[in-house]
Amino acid sequence: MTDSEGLARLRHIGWRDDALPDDPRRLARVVAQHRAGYEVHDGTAAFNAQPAGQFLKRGLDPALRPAVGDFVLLSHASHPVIEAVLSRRSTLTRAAAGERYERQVIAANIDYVLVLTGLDGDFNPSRIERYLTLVEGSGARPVVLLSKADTGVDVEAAVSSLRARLPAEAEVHAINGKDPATVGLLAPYLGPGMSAVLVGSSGAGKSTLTNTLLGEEKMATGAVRDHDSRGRHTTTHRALLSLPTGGCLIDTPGMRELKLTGEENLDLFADIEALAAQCRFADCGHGKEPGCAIQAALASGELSPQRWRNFLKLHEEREEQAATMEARLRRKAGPKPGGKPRRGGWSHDDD
Ligand SMILES: Nc1nc2c(ncn2[C@@H]2O[C@H](COP(=O)(O)OP(=O)(O)OP(=O)(O)O)[C@@H](O)[C@H]2O)c(=O)[nH]1
Ligand SMILES: [Mg+2]
Ligand SMILES: [Zn+2]
Repeated sequence: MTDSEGLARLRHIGWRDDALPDDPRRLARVVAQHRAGYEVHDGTAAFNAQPAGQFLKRGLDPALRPAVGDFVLLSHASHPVIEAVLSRRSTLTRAAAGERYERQVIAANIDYVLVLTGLDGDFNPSRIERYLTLVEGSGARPVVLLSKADTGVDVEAAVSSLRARLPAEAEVHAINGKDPATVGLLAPYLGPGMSAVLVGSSGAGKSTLTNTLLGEEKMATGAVRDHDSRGRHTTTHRALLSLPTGGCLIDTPGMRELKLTGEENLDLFADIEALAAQCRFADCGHGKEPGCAIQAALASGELSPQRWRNFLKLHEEREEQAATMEARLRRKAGPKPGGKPRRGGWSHDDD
């Protein structure tokens, strides 16, 4: 195969360099991850591949293992093995659920993170802020999508309450995930060479929107519970799909827990940090101290109490996670404690 044929083929899986890697090993993209291994696509066909031994080593940071969206190099063997992961242009991570501190990659090499929230009982501006905080530092841009705009809810009120909380440049769209017109609206994020990942709670409509963008009912969808709009975790694995618009989209399982990793910078709340810098006392606790700029902003309505509470929560969580992460790094660097190291599962995926 010539280079240009190879490149044309790879465009389908979102490869956009003008050149192929020098390596003779075969290039492919991870399109799914299962307990038994990975599914990769080389632009022509999808097939299974196993990770090389180096990725299964105990104690390896899970964020260094192949993840959905990664471009990987495969051995030529009849049973393909992922031997190397090419460097990522962006990585969306969260801390894995559970006690042990671990970074978990949600998607790699994405341009946009489509944060999907239903305009039903799922609507929650604080959770959207949490998602946007996770997207910060990923290298990808967030786009907030509010689904179920067709269900008779007060779309205007929801959109304006959200806009009041988010920075002016935040992109927010109310959509009907079932309407083919949504394809045109989202086309700017899903053109050739673009990759996007859809994230949001179970039942928000990620797979419904994925099917509309695909133009076929490929992903299973499931109705939400009437009383609280919660979904039933219909999607159980992340899947990268090529869209007719030329881009790639990753559908994901609904997330129950969105733990920060400790690496976030909370840019979303830069205005609050700026206010705090104006308090009379450098160590102001923003309680009853005189000259507290935060209390003044809360009193004048300039700062919403919900947003302030959410900031405090995220800030505290980030500090805790950063301390846990540091302690873990120190333990790793220091002498090994007695006992066996704990086994690191490499495919704990969805929740
Ligand atoms: N009316 C309306 N219904 C929607 C819309 N988007 C999704 N739904 C419905 O919401 C329910 C949940 O949709 P799914 O696409 O399965 O949700 P999901 O986000 O993929 O959920 P998980 O796979 O469980 O994470 C289904 O009954 C959809 O038909 C929308 O924009 N309008
Ligand atoms: Mg789904
Ligand atoms: Zn203060």
